[in-house]
Amino acid sequence: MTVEETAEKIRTMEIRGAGRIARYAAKALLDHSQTLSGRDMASYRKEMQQAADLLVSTRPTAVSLPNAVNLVMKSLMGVSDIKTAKTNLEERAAAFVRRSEEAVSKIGKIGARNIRDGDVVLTHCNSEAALACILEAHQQGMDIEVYATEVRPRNQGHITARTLSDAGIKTNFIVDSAARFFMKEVDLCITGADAITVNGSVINKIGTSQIALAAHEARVSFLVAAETYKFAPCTIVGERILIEERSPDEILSPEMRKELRNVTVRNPTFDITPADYVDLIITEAGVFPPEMAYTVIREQLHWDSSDLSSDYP
Ligand code: RUB
Repeated sequence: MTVEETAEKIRTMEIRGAGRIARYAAKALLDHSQTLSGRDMASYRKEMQQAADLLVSTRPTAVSLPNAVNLVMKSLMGVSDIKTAKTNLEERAAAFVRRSEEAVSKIGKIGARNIRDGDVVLTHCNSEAALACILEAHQQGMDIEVYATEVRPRNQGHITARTLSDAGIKTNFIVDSAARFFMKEVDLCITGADAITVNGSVINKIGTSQIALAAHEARVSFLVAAETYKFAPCTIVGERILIEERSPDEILSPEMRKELRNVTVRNPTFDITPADYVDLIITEAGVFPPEMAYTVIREQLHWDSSDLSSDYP
């Protein structure tokens, strides 16, 4: 798959979910590097940067995407010989993909320790990391039941329901607006994350913050499963995470919208759950309260205040 094809698939959400987006972007850079002839360092660097920019421009919210791209591109820093540059970049990209896959499985193992036999778990959207915890608990023989939301407008809940059903887990499929109605039957909520800011706020699929609020009200634990590269070093220097707003066509047909002359359809794709409503963040490096986001960014992403650099942006 070319960089352009990967970028298009991310834009149209054929490739979706923050972890997968990051891995596909790193893999696209690796493949692109291999297609370049490798004679002139300046043009190699320029072509790789164009590919990196294209990938990063596809979706604005999942911080895993710029984190992965920047981690790979940083391998070119201070390198002037093209052979070394190509080797470094390709090795780094492959290592990122490998580490990312390992991280999801570690999160599953750590997350399963937060689930008890007999628990009823609610999850929202389709998160590899959140599902890893649930699937691991089930594989360990725990008797668990899941509430999975539909996730309008793109129905990512269908993927989640299928995965859970295929694994043999008793699953209740509910519309997004039924989350509070069923909260009294739920023992804990687990979702993924697209980005985690320095103040511990969690950006995830639209509707996540309503579920966290309902969980808070019902004294139900709200856990977030996320690889450390979902934390956003850019928020330390005051940058905000942009919330993607997608086409209104995802919600109402163009014909219907034409009829509703005075109606504007709004389609934010993600929302922000404040740290106050998050009990724990499960990462591959262990479990952290959201208040420790700064420490995670420093220690896991090697953000350094003295030169404002890190492994990531
Ligand atoms: C996906 C979504 C997921 C996170 C985490 O949104 O919000 O909860 O990306 O997923 P979209 P993962 O479908 O719009 O990409 O744990 O798989 O990285």
